[in-house]
Amino acid sequence: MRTMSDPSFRGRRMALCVTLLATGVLVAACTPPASGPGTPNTEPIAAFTVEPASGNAPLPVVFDASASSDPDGAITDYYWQFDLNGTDGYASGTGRITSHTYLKTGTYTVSLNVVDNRGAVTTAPRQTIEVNGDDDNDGAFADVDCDDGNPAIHPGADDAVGDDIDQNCDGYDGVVEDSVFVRSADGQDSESCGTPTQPCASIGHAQDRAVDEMRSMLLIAGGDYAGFELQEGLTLIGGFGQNWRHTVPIEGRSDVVVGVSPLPGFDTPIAVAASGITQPTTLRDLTLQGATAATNTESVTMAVADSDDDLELVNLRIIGGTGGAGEPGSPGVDVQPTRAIAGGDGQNSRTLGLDCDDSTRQSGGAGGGTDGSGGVVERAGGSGGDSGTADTSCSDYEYASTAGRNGIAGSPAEFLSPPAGGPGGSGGQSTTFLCGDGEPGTNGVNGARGEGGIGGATNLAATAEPGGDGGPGKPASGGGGGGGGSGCNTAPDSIGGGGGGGGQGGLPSTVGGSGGAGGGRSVALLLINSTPTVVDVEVQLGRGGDGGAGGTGGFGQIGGLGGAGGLADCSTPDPCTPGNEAPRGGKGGQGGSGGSSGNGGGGAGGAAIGVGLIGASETYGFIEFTGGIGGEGGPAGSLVFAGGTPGADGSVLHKVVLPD
Ligand SMILES: [Ca+2]
Ligand SMILES: [Ca+2]
Ligand SMILES: [Ca+2]
Ligand SMILES: [Ca+2]
Repeated sequence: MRTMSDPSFRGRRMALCVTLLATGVLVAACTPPASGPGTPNTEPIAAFTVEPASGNAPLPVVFDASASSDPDGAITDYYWQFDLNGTDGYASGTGRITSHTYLKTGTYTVSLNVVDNRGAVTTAPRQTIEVNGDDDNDGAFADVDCDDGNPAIHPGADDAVGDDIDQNCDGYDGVVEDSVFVRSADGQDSESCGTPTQPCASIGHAQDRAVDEMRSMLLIAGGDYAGFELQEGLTLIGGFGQNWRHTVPIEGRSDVVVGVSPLPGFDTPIAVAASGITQPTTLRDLTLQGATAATNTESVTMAVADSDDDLELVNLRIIGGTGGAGEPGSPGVDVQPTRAIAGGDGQNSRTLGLDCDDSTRQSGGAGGGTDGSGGVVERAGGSGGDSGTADTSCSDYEYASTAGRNGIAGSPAEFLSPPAGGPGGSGGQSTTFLCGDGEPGTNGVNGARGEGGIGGATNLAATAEPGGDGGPGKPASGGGGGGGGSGCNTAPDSIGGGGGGGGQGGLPSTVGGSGGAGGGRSVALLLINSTPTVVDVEVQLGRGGDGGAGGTGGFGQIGGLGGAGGLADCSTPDPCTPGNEAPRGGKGGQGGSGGSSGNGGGGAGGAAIGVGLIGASETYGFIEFTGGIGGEGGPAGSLVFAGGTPGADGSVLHKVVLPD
């Protein structure tokens, strides 16, 4: 059916008006004609109001089309159409005033068609209605509910960290108001740090900030951090990317590695120390990296004291460091001066005329180290024997000379026990026409070497057992004196040379090499009267410190040289022709050398320990253990001297009770 709003009809009416205006006919002729059959119809005017145009759901809205009108008739019908965003299709209404209640979030449009009494239809411009709903019925409207399709997500909701979901709609996984943010890459420790955009740099300072601000969480972005002492009541969570995301998409590094640092009350640097924790406190998603400890010191990566199972260790990797090496033993003390006292030289032989002389003898040399009184002195060399006389007796004419005297034995090193001193040399023998040189004295006996130290045994102490010290060496004996040369009753007569004195025996080294110190143990997690809860903790055992080498024993004193036997006196040329010298004294024996002191034993290697328990300690939960190398036992001092034994190698133990 054609209506008056038909475009072809409208076009004809407009053409008529233009023609009338052009020919000067009254303008009134162009005003819409009165309604009625056969007269042109003017379209109705469509307009409406919306009240309210926005608001929270459920939102009843009144639509009022009273502003609509029909210039040449009356509006007979109102057709409302409510676009419901496709979710619930469309709704419609009729009447000049109608209403619709919106239940869900959205931007809705409404349209109105009005129809006049002659069937012309006009469509009003669409209007929109903004509805702020609570589609998930969690009490938070869409403008504040960051997920209005999930009733577990809304402002004020519990927001556990680590699921990467921002349940409380503050923009981050976790509760920003209850958190201190830490990022080593660009954070700065200040009095106001700790927000996502101004994170703190260090965990230690961030903990102070949390306490100051009454916050309970530390959210830690990937990076390297210094060691710290854990504060009670906090939850520390690592594993965040630089963008504070805990799972994809993570930006940059997300692993948090805490190295060791010097902490008050500990002998060795520690990554994390926890003491007296009896309120819920959690360490999560961190790697604790041990280091090599100083000499003679144990390595501890994490230490917990006097804490109960309220301390939770979750998804940690605790890496043991290397125990400090045991210090090597000091060397034994060498004896100075380097040589003991030499024996005196025997007097040279003398050539006489043809006169009889049955009393003159050439003196043997004094033994080294004698006190001059003739008494026995330890280690002293024996004196050399005097020579024989040229004649046996001048009361009657004798064509004989006497034998040289024997040298005296050197003094034994220790009076009541061997070794004895070197025997003296025999004096030169004499017969009627033959004369003889004195025999040399025998060398003294060297002092015995000191005993070597015993290597340390492995144990679980902070530092393993040290090696034993080397024992002192024993003194040496003196050398024997040389025998005196015989007299010679030849033509001309002569008196033999005196024997040389024996050299003094050497002093022993009394200070042996000291034992090497034991290596320090490596403990990844040290628990002292503590029972923490562990969840998904991996403990990588480190390496025990190597034991120190034993010190090398000291050298004893070298024995004194024996004195020279008396030589032929060649002041008168005749008897000194080759093969016709006067008899010589024997050379004194050399003193023995003092005993060297013993080598120190090697220190034992330190143990590698995963979890060390001291006092009433235990862990609740499962720990995975990997790795571990015991420290090597130190060698005994020196290969020059035998003696001393190496230390034992350290052991490897996953979980063990340690000595206090
Ligand atoms: Ca909601
Ligand atoms: Ca929600
Ligand atoms: Ca969350
Ligand atoms: Ca949040």
